[in-house]
Amino acid sequence: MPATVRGPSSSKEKSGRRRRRSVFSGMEVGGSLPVPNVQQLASRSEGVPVRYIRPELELERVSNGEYDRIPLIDMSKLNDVRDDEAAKLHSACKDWGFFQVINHGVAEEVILKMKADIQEFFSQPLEEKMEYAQLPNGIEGYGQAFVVSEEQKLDWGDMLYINAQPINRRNMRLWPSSPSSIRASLDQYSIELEKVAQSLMISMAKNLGVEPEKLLDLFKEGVQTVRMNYYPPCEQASKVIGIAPHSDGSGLTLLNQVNEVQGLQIKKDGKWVPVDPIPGAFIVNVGDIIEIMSNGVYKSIEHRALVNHKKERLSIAAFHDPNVDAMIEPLPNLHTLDQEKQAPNYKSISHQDFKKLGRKMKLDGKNKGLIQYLKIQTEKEE
Ligand SMILES: O=C(O)CCC(=O)C(=O)O
Repeated sequence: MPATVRGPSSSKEKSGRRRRRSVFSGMEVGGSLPVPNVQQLASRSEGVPVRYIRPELELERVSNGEYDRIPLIDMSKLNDVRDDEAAKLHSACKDWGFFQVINHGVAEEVILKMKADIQEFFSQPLEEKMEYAQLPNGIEGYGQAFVVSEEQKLDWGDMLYINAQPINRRNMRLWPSSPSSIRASLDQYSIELEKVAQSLMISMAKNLGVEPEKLLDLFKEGVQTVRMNYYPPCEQASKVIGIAPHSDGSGLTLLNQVNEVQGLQIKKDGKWVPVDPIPGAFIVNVGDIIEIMSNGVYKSIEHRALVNHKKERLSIAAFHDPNVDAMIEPLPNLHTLDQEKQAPNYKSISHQDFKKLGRKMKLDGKNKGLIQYLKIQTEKEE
């Protein structure tokens, strides 16, 4: 349903003399309960409130990372038949659900500008950032996400979340105008990352034995949202979590670890594997939607972000989803790849319902989430 939002978008407009009414269309998916600003909490020396402390963290197994490295894909080799890079991509999507990409074609200055602007955005005083605070019932803007109850444990992080594509879904009221170049940086970043996502989808479709056009059509006029995460340092870093374990409800996510402070971990064979940032690379992960569309051949993987004792950490996640009218369901000719059953492994759901259901759940790992609800249980599993 189209929504109408009013409010300031630049310092001139903030004075109340001129107010812009912006109309955007798209999926209204509900908001998150308001919780304290973590950056402000961290700046006070009052200790970490109990709502952020997670005793279970001490019990979890973490790999030392020596033998578990997520695959690295060189995108410039994906179309070269003499190379086995496409096969490497296929096994990365099947066996890991996570990989890093280099030679992705995004100019270094686009990435550096985006990083510099988002660092500057978060370094502004709270009142400045609150100009872009989430509106009641919406997740877009500055704040926190996935808080659905007063009892729930909280994440040690703040975020700025915006709709980036298609352009008519942008709510410029919630796109920061300070620093002055951030809108242009975000715009450029969004366009470039969409190209990378599409190019990966072409290779993924070929690997799955699907005509690339079939997958690309679903992502034409696709929805892209960008979540910029700020995790302040925490004196009890080993007891809190920056973002709770979850799998992404997206098609494909491209993540940029902005200031190269390590924090991302993925679940592999029952233990948490740290992902070391490679300068200039993007970390890519298969989201729940691609898992469903691939009929479970590709896997979305549970991941989480930890925080640092001394240093702030920033990351930018760009989520690439199908268009608002798409159905989320296994691609028809993929059932035939599943030789045993030749049947879809997931129920069909409209994209809009998928998002609405997803936002009602707190982040709580993968298996208890939406994807499990949509999975068709086979007799063997029951
Ligand atoms: O900060 C990170 O490394 C992970 C962020 C993430 O998983 C997300 O924004 O969904």
